[in-house]
Amino acid sequence: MDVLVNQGHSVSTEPFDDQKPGTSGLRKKVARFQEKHYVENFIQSIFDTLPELAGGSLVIGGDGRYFNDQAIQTIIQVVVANGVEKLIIGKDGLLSTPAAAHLIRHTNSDAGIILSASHNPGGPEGDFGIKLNMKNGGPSPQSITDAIYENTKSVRTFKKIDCHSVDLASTGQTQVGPALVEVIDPVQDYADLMETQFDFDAIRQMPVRGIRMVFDAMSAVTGPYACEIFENRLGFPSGTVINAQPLKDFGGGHPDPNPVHAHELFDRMMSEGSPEFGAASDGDGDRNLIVGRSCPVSPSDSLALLAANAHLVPAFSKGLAGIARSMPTSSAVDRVAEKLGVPLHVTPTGWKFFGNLMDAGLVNLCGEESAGTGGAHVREKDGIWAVLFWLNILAVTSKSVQDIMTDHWQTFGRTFYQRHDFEGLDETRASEFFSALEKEAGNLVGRGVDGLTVVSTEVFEYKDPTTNEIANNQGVQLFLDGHSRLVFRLSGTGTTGATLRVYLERLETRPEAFSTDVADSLSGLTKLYQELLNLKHSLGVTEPTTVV
Ligand code: G16
Repeated sequence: MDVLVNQGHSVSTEPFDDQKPGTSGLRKKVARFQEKHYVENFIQSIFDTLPELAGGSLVIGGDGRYFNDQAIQTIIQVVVANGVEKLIIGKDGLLSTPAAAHLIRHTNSDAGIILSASHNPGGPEGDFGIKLNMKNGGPSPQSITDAIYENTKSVRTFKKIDCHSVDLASTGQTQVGPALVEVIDPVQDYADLMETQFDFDAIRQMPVRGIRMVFDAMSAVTGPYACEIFENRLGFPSGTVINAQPLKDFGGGHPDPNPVHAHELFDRMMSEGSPEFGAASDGDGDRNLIVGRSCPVSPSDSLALLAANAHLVPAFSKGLAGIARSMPTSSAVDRVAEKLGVPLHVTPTGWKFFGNLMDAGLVNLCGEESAGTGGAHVREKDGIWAVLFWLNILAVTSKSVQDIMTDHWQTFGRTFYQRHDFEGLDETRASEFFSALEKEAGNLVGRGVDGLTVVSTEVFEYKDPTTNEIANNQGVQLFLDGHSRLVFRLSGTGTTGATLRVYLERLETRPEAFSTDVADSLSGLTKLYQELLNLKHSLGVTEPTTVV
């Protein structure tokens, strides 16, 4: 059946002044996206910037949050009017970010539009987001998001067709005028891809040996993927996946897999008789949290551990080509790369910076402190992939998470790491504070407290080795004596006020100190940044709102 009512026509509109994509796409409050023509303007700007998308095929899906379904219907109308001939959409409008990234490559599509505000809360009062991914499956690079933003400032018309709602509740094909819309099962292709990456036979022995795991889908998109992979294909018992049903408001929770927001999982893993292995993913399925029995693993440590053990999994049967981490991510992985003789790249925060490196074959393992890990199988970070990577290592080594981490630290030392977030800051004040910090960071050399002294400073600038594009002002680093570091940057993913992130790391090489409490181990660095920044005076705050 063809649901078309009217062929394409132009609609007059007025530009919005706030459609600048941040670290990962355009993120705003739902209410902003619900304003008349807000979605249409942004989508039209994508087509004005990339007219070559006309005549091609597009993948569309999202994390199922509130407004996902309405936004998809609007997007169908605008992209068909702009000449897209094929749309591949996940059933019920669902696609995890890594599954969408895979689907773009797998179906040889030209691009993808992913609807998600990732780990940000959902619901009518929550956040929404739109990301554009490119033909390689990965996030659009800065040069393209900048051009789209420029277009949004002057867009005066958008194209649209009129049509009845496309049925997204069942798989199948619908004709929308000249375009074919195919609604597909969002899980199968992705689950099949995972089977090519890891030793599923070895992992299947874990439940047989009585090893239990719990996976918290946080009422977000990974529930159906996790049930299919962990329970149906790997044989972990039903109920292994908790909060498995994707909900529009994530059950009122904050789908960020960290010890603060995944506390249900965390409490379970810290209690007596807990399963041996725990994990979680976020709103759109690209982040991961790994926690062993009474043994949380920081994302930076997880990256280092995976790098050191990559030779154990089929995905890396040809070895590690190179590793990339974002600048604020701890240097734990650097020591692994050095020992293995594998090149290491340090990029700004944002997965979009890894895509070119992977396309050029320079790296095939990437990770970020913000709970993102991924390989070259897709061009996004991938939560379930990281969990399977861990399971594969545990299955073939028969070690516990605690033992494998302790062995790792014995070899490489332990890098204590924390991130202190100061959220809800006044935007103007935060941006003035940060500009001043960038200008004056050099003056901090020589300052210190309790034997910790600033040795050098840097305002991080990145030159993409494949395009020579420069990204400057990507955060301020203070290097301290004794392999310690403080990093400061403003978040690019929030929707309310500004967030200052302070990253702390310290290398510990004395085995007897490996079990020190993380906060205690970093107390000197905490005192140092509080003294250096004088946040009470500059921003009117003293304590971080979140520590992860
Ligand atoms: C996004 C990006 C990540 C980045 C994270 C935090 O993740 O894809 O690369 O590390 O935001 O960014 P910020 O520190 O600027 O808030 P996600 O999972 O939100 O898409």
